[in-house]
Amino acid sequence: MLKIYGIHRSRAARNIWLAKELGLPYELIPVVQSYRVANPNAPDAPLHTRSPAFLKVNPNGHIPTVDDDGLILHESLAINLYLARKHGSPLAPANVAEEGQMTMWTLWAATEAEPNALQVLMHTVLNAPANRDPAAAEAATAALQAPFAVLDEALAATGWLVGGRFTVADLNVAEVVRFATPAKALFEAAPRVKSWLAACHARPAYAAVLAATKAET
Ligand SMILES: N[C@@H](CCC(=O)N[C@@H](CS)C(=O)NCC(=O)O)C(=O)O
Repeated sequence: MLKIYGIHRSRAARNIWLAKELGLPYELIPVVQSYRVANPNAPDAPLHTRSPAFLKVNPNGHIPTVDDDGLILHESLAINLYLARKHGSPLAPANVAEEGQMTMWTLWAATEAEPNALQVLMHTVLNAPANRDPAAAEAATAALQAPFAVLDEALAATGWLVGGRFTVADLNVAEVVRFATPAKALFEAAPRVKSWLAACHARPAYAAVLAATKAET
């Protein structure tokens, strides 16, 4: 069975969402971010991203990692492309052209959007209030205006990124764009992005991930 190392409150949520979309059984092996652990070196510390046992699985010291019958993969977005390609379904590419487009949008998310989207999240919600820098959040928001305009335009034709249907490309990009949701003005300026993200989040598989995230201690 597919093993997913991580917790819902991490990028592992992307893989859990996809597994649920595909109806894939999986085992979630809880590994928390080391910064969430009060005393990471304590003998009774939970498995975390700097635990020697986990570093043997992912020497990068990051979650998620998956173990798919012995195939170890890191990088949340790449894992999703792999799982979609392996298991098929309308979420997967129907041909090599779609595969190219799905890869393009996934790398777009990772390079054009994620660094600034994460800055928005960190400096509005994620960091403790004392560690939030409003100027950093503002600069990241400004830097996201152009990529959001690109995404908005790409959604004009069908409301989805590839093939006129919800695919792994939408899921991967939505998981990155979600980080920027505290910057409401970005979404007001890109109404197609706003309604597309709402449509992605209306999917039952996403609702199940969200419920599990809220239940996670
Ligand atoms: N590019 C990687 C980033 C992984 C990553 O940074 N994960 C965070 C959690 S979302 C993490 O493990 N942080 C804990 C740490 O750095 O110790 C991916 O998408 O999988």
